Amino acid sequence: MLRNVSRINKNVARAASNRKAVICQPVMRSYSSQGGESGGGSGRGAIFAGGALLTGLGLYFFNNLNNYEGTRNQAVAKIEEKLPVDSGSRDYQKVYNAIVDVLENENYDDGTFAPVLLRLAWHASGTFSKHDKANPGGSNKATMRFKAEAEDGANAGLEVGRDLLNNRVKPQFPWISYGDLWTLAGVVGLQEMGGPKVAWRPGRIDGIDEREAITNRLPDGAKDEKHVQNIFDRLGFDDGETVCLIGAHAVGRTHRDRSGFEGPWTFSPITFSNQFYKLLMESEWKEKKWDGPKQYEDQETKSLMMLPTDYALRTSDKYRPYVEKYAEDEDVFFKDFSRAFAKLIELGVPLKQFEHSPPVFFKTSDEVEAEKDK
Ligand code: ZEM
Repeated sequence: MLRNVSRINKNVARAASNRKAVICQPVMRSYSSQGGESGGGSGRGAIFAGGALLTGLGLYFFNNLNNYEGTRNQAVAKIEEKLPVDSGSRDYQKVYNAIVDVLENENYDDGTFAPVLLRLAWHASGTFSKHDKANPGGSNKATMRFKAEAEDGANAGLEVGRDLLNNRVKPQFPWISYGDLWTLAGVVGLQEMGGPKVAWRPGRIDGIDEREAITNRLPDGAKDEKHVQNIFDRLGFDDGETVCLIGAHAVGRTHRDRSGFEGPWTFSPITFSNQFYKLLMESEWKEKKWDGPKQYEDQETKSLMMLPTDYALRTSDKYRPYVEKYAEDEDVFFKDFSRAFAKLIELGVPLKQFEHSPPVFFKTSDEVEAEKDK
């Protein structure tokens, strides 16, 4: 894993010089590149109609959805029964390895798609609402394939991750569901950047109903502590888990043409670490003076950033103790992150879908290589 990170790191300098050019290109591509699975163009209309139906028909509609869900699961179970019982046919480590094979690209950001894949897994899961029994969201149905959700402003840029997986990995493993593929890819991103191992289980099914697309449930980085609290409470996370998960901002960067924000949080944006917390507590942060949305800038180098929601963790009396705890002890951060992330990527998946799926712990690419050398 370390060797891989250092291999990725070698690409960083080169990638950095290319980055400007890449950033200037429009990254928002047409969603039609998702190979047909985003369905017809009626997403928005369908969603609107769905919303109207919801209001108008109330309980009747919810019951219908539930029945529909039952039928779907039975249908899926039937398909499952017909799959060849070939032991090699569902080797998820092979999927992991295939994602590793397409992970690096020196012309993209810091040389790897790992951060954007981690974010894809988070946004695929972060639509969950513990209050919405009829359409709970979460990673189960991979509803970001549907137009309305793909075009949710919060998901801008994630087509990069979806296109990579859907076009280059899915064809090799047609049997894997999109929800399983995207969450597994998040684990790849995390582990290949040197993060903790995560227990991952297969079992998500592909939704087929555009009305299940979910929008406006993901957090807005421009907002405050209360907003963070509301969102993570809706997801079912406590204060410690909330701070822990946001520590993923150790990796990756914000992009002007995606979220409006600009820059990375740490000096090593493709190495998973507790640097987010250390920098948040130890650097002096001031509002950046620019023509963009409000964000904080470190006063020493003026090259790092914090979102208003990130900075709120430092000023908040209830979140700050966790920031301090993770800044002090990276091992504890890794352990807690592993558990919280495993929980995150299973949000919205009925437990019965995991019934026959013991957790898988994936070997990192370095471990796979080391085994070959033996
Ligand atoms: Zn993020 N995140 N996130 N996040 N995130 C961005 C990028 C990344 C918030 C947020 O507004 C933003 C979590 C929580 C929260 C990652 C992982 C996780 C960006 C930049 C924004 C604006 C997007 C861009 O411009 O490309 C907010 C408000 C959050 C909670 C309050 C959690 C939880 C995460 C994982 C567990 C990652 C890896 C990135 C970097 C993506 C990339 O392309 O480099």
